[in-house]
Amino acid sequence: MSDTLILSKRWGKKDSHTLASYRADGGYAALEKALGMDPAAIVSEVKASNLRGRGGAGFATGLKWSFLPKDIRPRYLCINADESEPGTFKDRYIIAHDPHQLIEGIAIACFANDIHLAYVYIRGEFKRQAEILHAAVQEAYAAGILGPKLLGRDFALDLHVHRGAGAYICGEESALMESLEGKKGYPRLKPPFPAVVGLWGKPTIINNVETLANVPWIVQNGGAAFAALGQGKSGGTRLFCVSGHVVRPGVYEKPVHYNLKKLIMEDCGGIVGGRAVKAVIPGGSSAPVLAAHEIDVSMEFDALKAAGTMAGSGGVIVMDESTCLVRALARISKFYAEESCGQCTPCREGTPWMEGILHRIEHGEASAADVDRLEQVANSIAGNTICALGDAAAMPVQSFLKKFKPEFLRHVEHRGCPYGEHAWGLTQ
Ligand code: L3W
Ligand code: SF4
Repeated sequence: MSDTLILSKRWGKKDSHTLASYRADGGYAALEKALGMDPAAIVSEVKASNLRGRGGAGFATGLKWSFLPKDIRPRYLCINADESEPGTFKDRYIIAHDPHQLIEGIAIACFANDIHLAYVYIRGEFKRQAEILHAAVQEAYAAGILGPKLLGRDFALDLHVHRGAGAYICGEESALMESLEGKKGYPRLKPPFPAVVGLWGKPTIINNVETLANVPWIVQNGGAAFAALGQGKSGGTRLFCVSGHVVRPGVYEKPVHYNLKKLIMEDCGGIVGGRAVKAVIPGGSSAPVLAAHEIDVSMEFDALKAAGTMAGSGGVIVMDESTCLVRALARISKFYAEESCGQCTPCREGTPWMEGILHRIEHGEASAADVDRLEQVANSIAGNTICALGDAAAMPVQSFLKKFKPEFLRHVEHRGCPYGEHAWGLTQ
């Protein structure tokens, strides 16, 4: 398997975030090359690359670009930097360590799709990253990369950095656009998809930070080379964020189809204290959980789908044998209940209901009927809401119960946690 690094190769270098450092490493040569190409040929290369969205859904990037209606202007590009999915912490690294790689990807995407105005919507809590990105954008304007003449060519491009205000739901693409328009971050019904009716009613492409940061490499090396790094319908490498009970948590760049068990047991040094794995969430907290015997699996999008879960945003959360899964799920459910925007009934009412039942199970105040009720509530939310947050809240509950129900029933019988108060966390 290839050791090629596309996204993280410059991290850790002195001043890697500056334009001088980026240019010294060949930065903006891909934009130069792209400006000499037919825009349609750039879209074709991205299609051939099998680049799939790194925000969670894994949608084919080139295909998404090709949905833009031919005859409607203006068009916009929104870059989703509202990284908030529990267990996901990669986009902030790209922005902090290599913001010009992202800006170059944005500029190429805009040129390829005839877009002259782009917005980076960055999570409000990312103060330092927003400052670094803002400074990099200023440098790009000063150097004539952005502005009325993209690298001196007859193509204007403006790029704004917009800071969010701390709502997870604003990472959902339609809520992000509502927020950018100055409104409350309520998700819109889809279809129409943003590529057709987006920001201010105009066609809009919304791509994740990591997705766009791959684009310069694709232009320089060709779509086929990127596709060859991956497997099946998924090209390239991706950033896996590993957290939980591993010896070396962190962000690891690996081919998209890297083996999950190998990542945990070899790259991350295995489990702290030599304990055993109990469960792993492979793609951010909304992805269905895997039991220990299921982790010897490729992390490619379709492979994880076939395994009953999802590659999602690349957030690998590792729980060892000392973990109380009721407590872990209760924490996850509390997050979604807090972040529900309240617009639709199953999510607004169901998420706090699940949180409450889990609290009662954890503290020995529930009956076996409550465990069944928890499952019923999750089933009533899934597939019945305006946006993916409802599913994101239901899927962990459904999967934890499917795979670990006896542990929930033990809490009922034991009138509380059989593992004790300190079960969640590192108990060396
Ligand atoms: C035009 C069509 N466009 C689909 C576009 C659509 C979107 C993309 C994917 O949720 C997931 C979610 C979370 N014409 C189209 C079309 N599109 N059909 O393709 O769409 P969709 O609806 O499958 O997904 P989504 O609503 O964008 C994203 C999961 O990500 N998630 C959360 C991630 C959170 C972060 C973060 O904090 N940074 O990434 C984690 O796994 O559950 O399943 O652009 O417009 N016919
Ligand atoms: Fe809001 Fe939840 Fe409905 Fe999404 S599913 S629109 S977050 S209430």
